[in-house]
Amino acid sequence: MNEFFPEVKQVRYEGPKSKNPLSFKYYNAPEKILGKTMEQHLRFAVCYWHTFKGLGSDQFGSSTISRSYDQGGSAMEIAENTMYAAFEFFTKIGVKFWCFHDRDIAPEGESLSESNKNLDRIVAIAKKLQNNTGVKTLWGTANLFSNKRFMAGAATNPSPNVFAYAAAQVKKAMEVTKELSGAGYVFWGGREGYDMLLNTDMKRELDHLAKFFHLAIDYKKKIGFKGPFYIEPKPKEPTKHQYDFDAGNCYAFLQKYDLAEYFKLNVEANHATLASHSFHHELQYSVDNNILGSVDANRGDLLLGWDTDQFPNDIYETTLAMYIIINGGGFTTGGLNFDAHVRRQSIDPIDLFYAHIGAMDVFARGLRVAANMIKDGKFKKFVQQRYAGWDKGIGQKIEKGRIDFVQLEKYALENGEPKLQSGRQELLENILNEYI
Ligand code: XUL
Ligand code: CO
Repeated sequence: MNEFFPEVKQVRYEGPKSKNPLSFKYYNAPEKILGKTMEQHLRFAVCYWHTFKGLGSDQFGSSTISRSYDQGGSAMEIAENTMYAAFEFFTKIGVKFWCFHDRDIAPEGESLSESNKNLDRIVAIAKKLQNNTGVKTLWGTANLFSNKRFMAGAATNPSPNVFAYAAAQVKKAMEVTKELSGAGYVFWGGREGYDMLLNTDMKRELDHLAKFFHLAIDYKKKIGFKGPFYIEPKPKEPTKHQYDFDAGNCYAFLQKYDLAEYFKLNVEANHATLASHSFHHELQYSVDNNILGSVDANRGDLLLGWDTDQFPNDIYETTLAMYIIINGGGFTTGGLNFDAHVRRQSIDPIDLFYAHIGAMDVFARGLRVAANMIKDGKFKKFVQQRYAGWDKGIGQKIEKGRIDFVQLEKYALENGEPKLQSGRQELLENILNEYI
């Protein structure tokens, strides 16, 4: 069989002293931390669209990258080769999960039924490769944004015919995700949003989106797909205003339309910062509301300000992310999917390895540091002390609903000016630095 990445045999853990750029310095899959292996905590996934189909094109220029599996042959032959290349990559890098869109793995045909047939052929290969390698599907999804039919959205399109087409595509994508024993299914909004309100009935579009999700839930039950649905918040790009703006916006939508029990979120770092939130804000909000499902682990560039989808490389970010994820109970069906692509000038196959090694190592370091923070409990203790007033006296009465405004006024009049306490931000930043 063809080898698509002959320059790499197997990436292994060699420890922090190793100078081998094709080794892990911090990610030691079987090592136990806080009772689970690093592999179980981190549940890394490779994304198909960027890693194998992203060839460096941007708004200003076409592809810069050519891959051996992408040369010659029919679209289906390329799709088959790409699937073999992908599993070779997963195995060599030692990642146990992958994520895909329907149209990443198989080309769109002349008709919907031809597209479905293409998908079935490639999914059969993927299933065989999953069985051979033990690599699993973290989640599948449908691409409802690239084809021009979706230019005005899919489930929120002004035309019910496009809604129907999108439904057919999601139906099939759910079936193939189930066929591949996918742990979850993602809905990223794609072009569900608007560019101007003068041509948009926002309320009606959101009602339709909810209708779409309810139909998807009915179908999930019908075929017995057990994994959760995830919505992936994003505030803008490609539309000026995406409907799934951020975690808070999504949660309000899910509650309004009685969808909350079926959905969790797939929180993406770069989408958080586009919404002017930190990645860890979105994670904490999701944990607090029991809607953290999975994570698209990447980063943006604050100076560029668009969805640059870069590989994570910031130890502070990964430390805070892992601190929140582990304190929130850790992943069950979800994981860390590298929704990231190498830069346009990183044209060699080996750059894909460097990118994933760096990203896995920086999350592994984040996990190690977060585990130490959790073991010591310094931050937790600080927060407990800061809120200790709520565990007794007046605070307890308020929390338990045993006091009204009249009694609170009496208390304030009697007790005078509240005593102030420092938030100690600088000290806490120093302590965080010590851990890192
Ligand atoms: C787009 C994005 C998508 C989703 C899957 O910004 O993040 O790749 O993750 O559709
Ligand atoms: Co994403």
